Amino acid sequence: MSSVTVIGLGLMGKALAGAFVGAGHRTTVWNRTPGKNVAGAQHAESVAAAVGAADLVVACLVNNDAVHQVLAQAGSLAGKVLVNLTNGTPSQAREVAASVAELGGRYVDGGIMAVPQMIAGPGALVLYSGSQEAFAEHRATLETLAEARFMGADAGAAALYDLALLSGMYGMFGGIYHAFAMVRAAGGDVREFAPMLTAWLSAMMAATPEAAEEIVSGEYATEVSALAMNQLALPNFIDASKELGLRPDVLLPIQRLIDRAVEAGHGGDSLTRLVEMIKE
Ligand code: FVH
Repeated sequence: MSSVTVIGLGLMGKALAGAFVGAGHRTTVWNRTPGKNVAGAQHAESVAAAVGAADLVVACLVNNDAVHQVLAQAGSLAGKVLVNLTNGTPSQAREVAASVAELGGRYVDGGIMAVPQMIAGPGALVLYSGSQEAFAEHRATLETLAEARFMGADAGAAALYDLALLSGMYGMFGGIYHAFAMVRAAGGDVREFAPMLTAWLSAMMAATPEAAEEIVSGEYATEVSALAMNQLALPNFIDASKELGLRPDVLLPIQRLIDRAVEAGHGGDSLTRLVEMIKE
């Protein structure tokens, strides 16, 4: 079993530290505000002491400003690997990588595709990028947390894919919440509606690989569902929502993208053409 330090005992940090302890790793923890504990872990009095306790240091803080503040208290990182599982942008990840290199350490950025309750359980995935050598050295320990997938030597790669996947999630949840709001506002039973919505979204999800093919080929012509038809249908969703006393905020950005695509002469193309309209 190996030694690992976890910096940050928020909801996710606690889950990470608990998983390391559960797998039998010697685990040291540090949190800015005292009083947060993880059974079975050693509590360090300072960031420097926490970093000194293990060659593998996992940080999971509220944002990367907090990570820089912690690094300022860390001292030398010679011989250390910082695995930063804090949510941030690709540019921020590269900035943290540069700070870690200045302190003499190696850097691996990470994006957690899981909620705390999923850590060390089925379905949890963590994306990593940065030093492949450091990742390979500590892969077995990191796999305690979740499936570990290395996305490339660019420190920003994990953050990019993390944010892309989460963008898909937020878009999906926006649609789900709007659908629930419509059914509830009309007096429907959202519990009965939930499996219908799940089945419908699952069926639509099957089109994702085909959409990727369209994007790669740049061929958006369709015999399934043309943008011009969707443009005529969208006002129905928006009007029906307003009639139910609902804000159509979730639908309006899609309507704007479709309008722009049709105005640009792409009315015969599939919805996937909207990827091109998202470009600045
Ligand atoms: N929770 C989740 O579902 C998601 C799943 C995917 C990944 N995210 C990201 O993970 C990061 C941490 O999230 P969290 O849920 O643990 O967040 P909190 O419970 O709010 O804990 C935040 C910790 O950050 C510490 N902290 C804040 N500011 C500072 C600072 N200036 N210096 C040092 N530490 C700082 C905070 O400490 P304290 O308030 O207890 O003193 C907590 O330990 C996050 O990037 C998610 O996007 C989670």
